[in-house]
Amino acid sequence: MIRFTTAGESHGKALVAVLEGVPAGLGLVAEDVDHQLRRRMGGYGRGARMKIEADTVEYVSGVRAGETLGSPIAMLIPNRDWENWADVMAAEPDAGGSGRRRQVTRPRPGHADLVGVLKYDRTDARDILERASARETAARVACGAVCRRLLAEFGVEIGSHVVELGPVRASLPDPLPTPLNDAADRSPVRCLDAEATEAIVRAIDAAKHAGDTLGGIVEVVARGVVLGLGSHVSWDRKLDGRVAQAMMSIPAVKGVEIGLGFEAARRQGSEVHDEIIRGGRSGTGGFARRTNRAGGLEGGMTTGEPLVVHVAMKPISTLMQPLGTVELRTGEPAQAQSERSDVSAVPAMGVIAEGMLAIVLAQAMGEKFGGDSLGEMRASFDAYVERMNRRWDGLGE
Ligand code: EPS
Repeated sequence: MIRFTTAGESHGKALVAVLEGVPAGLGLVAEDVDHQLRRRMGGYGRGARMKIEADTVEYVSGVRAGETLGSPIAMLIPNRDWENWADVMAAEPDAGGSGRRRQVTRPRPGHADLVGVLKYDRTDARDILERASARETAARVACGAVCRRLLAEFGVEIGSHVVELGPVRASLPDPLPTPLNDAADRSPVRCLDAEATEAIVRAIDAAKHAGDTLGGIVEVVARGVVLGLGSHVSWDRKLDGRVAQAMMSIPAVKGVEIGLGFEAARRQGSEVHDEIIRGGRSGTGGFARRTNRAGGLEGGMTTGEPLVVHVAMKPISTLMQPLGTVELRTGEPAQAQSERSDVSAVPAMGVIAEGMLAIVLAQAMGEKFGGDSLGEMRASFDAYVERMNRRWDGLGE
């Protein structure tokens, strides 16, 4: 079973990820992960922190001579900013002799600060925000990058692009370019519409000037996914539910749609469901769809059509023009803490969402095709695809 966990505070020594269940014999080098880490750090609208960091992975275990061993893959991503925070974040009691520095006692509306200090019985919201920070997503992207390598062995390509940011709505090319990320990554805001890209950059500049932040929506697409991942038989095996949970767990994400999503609720059935035709690529049993409004999932199972997910992110909650709050020490009204922050991290969120989708799909591949080694997984996969391709044999076709 593929599973992962992460550890690490935003200004701590490092982020740590442990990814388990990846079969042995998968070719894996640091650049596979580093490439995705660099993509996550980009995007117009990021703050000063991304100029300090240059995220790279160190494999601590699970990889030898450029191949996975089938053992847990432990990955370390050091925080360069740590040296500026070593005393503040030290594990030892009062390392600097100056007590707790850089305390946060004016909780930011929208952040985990207030509920966290109350729930965990803390007086300094730094004890909460250090872990609630989206910095943690670098570790997820690392796990996602390994899963993406596994999926690539089976012909899956995952990409994303920004479809809305702040007040700007991009127009979508049809069909989407292949590979999607080669085109999306050329835009400073990972948007396929050149005019919208310019408008988004202007909107980010205006928000920055106003001390405000912007949210947005990305479309994540996985192409080449085999038919039949997930299952209709039990609630927790439905892949649409698992995709939604993975996306909603990304910091600041407030909504997820698959295929038409909410729009499906506004249309008649005849304008929602995808008619079935003969055809399709290898492994789809000789069937295809005229349209893909379902976004590649029916009955909690992949249909073989592209998986299409929309993910909505709220604006970041650290505002340079802060909102009203209450000072934790005195109970007096105050302005929320404003430290350096990003104006928008929507382009980066797309990269994180790709990683989360890769993890969910790799998990589902592992469940369906299993195997301790890549060869074993491939044999099972090939047998399944072959059975699909023989579906019409003997029926006069
Ligand atoms: C974040 C605040 C900022 C962001 C950070 C998320 O960090 P800092 O307080 O160090 O300036 O840059 O994002 C990252 C560090 C990252 O790697 O994405 C927050 O409070 O959530």
